[in-house]
Amino acid sequence: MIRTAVCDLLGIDYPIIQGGMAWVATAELASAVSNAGGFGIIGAGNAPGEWVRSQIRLTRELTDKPFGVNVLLISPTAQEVVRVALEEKVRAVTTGAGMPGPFLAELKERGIVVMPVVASVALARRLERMGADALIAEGMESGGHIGEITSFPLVPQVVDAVRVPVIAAGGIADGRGLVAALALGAQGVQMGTRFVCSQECIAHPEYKRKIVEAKDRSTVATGYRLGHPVRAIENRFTRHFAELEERGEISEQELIEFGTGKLRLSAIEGDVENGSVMAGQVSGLINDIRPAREIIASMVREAEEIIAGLQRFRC
Ligand code: TUI
Repeated sequence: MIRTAVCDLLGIDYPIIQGGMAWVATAELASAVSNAGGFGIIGAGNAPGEWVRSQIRLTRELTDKPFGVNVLLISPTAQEVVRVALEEKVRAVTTGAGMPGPFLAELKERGIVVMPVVASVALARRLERMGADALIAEGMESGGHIGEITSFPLVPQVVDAVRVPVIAAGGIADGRGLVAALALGAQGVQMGTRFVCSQECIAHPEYKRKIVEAKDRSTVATGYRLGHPVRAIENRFTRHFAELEERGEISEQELIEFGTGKLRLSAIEGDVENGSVMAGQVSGLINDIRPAREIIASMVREAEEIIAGLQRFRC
């Protein structure tokens, strides 16, 4: 039985959390993950608060299990999304791509579990002081907006720096990753790319195909010049973006405009050459599209077998 403090904190069976990905982490995916004993999350992205409210209500029709909302802190709608999360009393809020600031206390006061994503020890320490209930330590193997440290060194350093439970993210897609995360001191894992390749995820089939066909070196990070690098599968879009970024003639504003709308273009429209196919380095490990329930069940089974096998190293 793989139960940790994170299971009690969130009211779930397995310490497996689904990343709150913009555009593709909708009620369909969140409810499937929660129904399978993990923790599903609706990704607000840049969506208006009322869209998030309708997704929360739809999720409640599809599951009676707890679930959460991810607030993208660089979004102009972040504040209204927090208000909706408060009004709808979701179990937990995860935050990404910035400092949750005053949102943290406001959510906590109303009994909502707050789990910010961090990419450094300094930020982890600050957010624990501000009252975070758990921290998601995300390595730069992840897809989308990334920090600078990989999961293997990041997770144990965050674990050593804080007392709240740490959830490992970045580079995890199977039972081996779950066991490794637990060995590093994490009390759970968050997975994004693996759940994009679930049957329930609404991402365009072409987007899923790109991940399934990806190999170990298929992703690249671009956008360092803008201060927020993004990892995605290399394609015409990333090559064009990298070229513009290197040339330096283009202004930062023009570069931002070039990137705008590109996640939607690939994830919803299915244009996986001109759009941004955000995905983690773990894409090379993902070879199929399965129901969320199977992904979670096989991961837990595999982790239990690995832990049993490791007993031969007992002193
Ligand atoms: O947020 C993510 N991943 C994302 S957000 C996203 S949407 C997007 N689209 C286009 C361009 C940029 C973003 C796609 N993927 N992960 C959580 C995460 N948060 N990773 C790293 C961080 C982070 C980084 C710096 C959190 C806080 C932070 O603090 C810096 C500061 O002090 O503001």
